[in-house]
Amino acid sequence: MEADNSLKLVINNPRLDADLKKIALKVLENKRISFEEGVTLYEKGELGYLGVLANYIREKKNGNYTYFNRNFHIEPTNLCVYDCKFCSYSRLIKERSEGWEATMEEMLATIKKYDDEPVTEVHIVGGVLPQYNMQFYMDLFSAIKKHRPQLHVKALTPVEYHYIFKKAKVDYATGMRMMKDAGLESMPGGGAEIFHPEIREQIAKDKCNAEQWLAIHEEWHKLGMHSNATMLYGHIEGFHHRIDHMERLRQLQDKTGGFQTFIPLKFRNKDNQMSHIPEVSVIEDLRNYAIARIYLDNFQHIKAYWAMISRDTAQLSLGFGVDDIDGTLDDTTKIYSMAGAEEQNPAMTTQQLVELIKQVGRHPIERDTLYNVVTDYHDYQFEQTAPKSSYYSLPVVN
Ligand code: V47
Ligand code: SF4
Repeated sequence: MEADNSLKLVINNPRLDADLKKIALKVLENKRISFEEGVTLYEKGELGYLGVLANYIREKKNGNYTYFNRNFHIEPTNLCVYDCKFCSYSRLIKERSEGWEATMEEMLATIKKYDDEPVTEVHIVGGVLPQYNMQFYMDLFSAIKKHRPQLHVKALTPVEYHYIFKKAKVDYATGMRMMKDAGLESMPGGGAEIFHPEIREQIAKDKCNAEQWLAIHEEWHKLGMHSNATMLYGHIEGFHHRIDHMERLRQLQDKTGGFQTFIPLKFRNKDNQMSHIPEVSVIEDLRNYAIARIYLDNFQHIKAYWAMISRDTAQLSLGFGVDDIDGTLDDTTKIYSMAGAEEQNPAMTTQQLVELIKQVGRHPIERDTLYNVVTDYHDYQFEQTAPKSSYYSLPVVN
């Protein structure tokens, strides 16, 4: 109701630019905005205006719910055959002596460390090296599922899949089917960067291109499976490149409906080949979340990855379209601390995550990877013994 009133106040503001008024009316009428209108939002939309529109859509889609999960990361290696200019994992930046290359046994030992923890997901992603081939990953996924069948395996991106399928001479459809049979359950959103070739050629030229990235997700969705999508923003791209990126995702989502969450990833500039490029401001981060929420009308969730943008910005983002702040993480990811994120050893307890969400008046929900509710923390007091987890789905809000 409040979000409705705020939107109507914006629309009735006599000083509002005519193009922005047209877009706000479309949002009120639940109509899709065009490519040009997306660019207009970046060019003309100030933070307060964008926040009202994005929050209206957020509350229509997800009410006050704010999701997180209990997960941990495995990063098999921080070395990579590719040379993405923004990446602090790239082989040109990193001396081999600083690198790690985990064995199957080491990764399984990491999985076993969590045997007594109530985690629901392992997120596996890292650099690309030849020894991590198709058979290696199939063996890894099946060993994880054999050891802990309830642990959801969310692993690798089209960057790895394109590379290992090519080496194994299998097509995408066959490859994804084999991964599913081995135990893969979801695909994270990485490797998307910026799809437009004008930018991709400059920052990530050797790895899979936009069409290949999208084709692998499409094959995965055709199997009835889900995945996420990201966008690396705030470097050399223009606003129209960001909208082009979201437009391609919106089109695939219309076709398959397989994406769950869109995750804008802010470019961090420490120790990579693009360190000379200044990072964008928090204001630009919030504007970008809001525009993603407005443009991607067929994505149910927008996620802010707190480990990368700081806890304060994650809290603020909840007023700008975001309804998910990822997981507890438990100090298991290095990719952002190496690239300059505020969190050097990212870990938050469930209590800290819940409090962070409640402090800004939102309703914390622990979810599993597929957005089933694990625990509703709205009325929970942390002095009590842990609440009983009970899986169920929330009703659709609108
Ligand atoms: O694709 C690399 C990005 C991504 C930098 O699906 C950088 O739930 C900023 O995709 N500055 C991998 N970003 C991480 C990823 C992800 C993270 C959290 C949740 C999910 C999910 C997916 O990290 C890469 C790349 O775009 N990245 N270097 C950097 N300097
Ligand atoms: Fe390798 Fe991924 Fe880094 Fe590119 S972004 S260099 S593919 S780890």
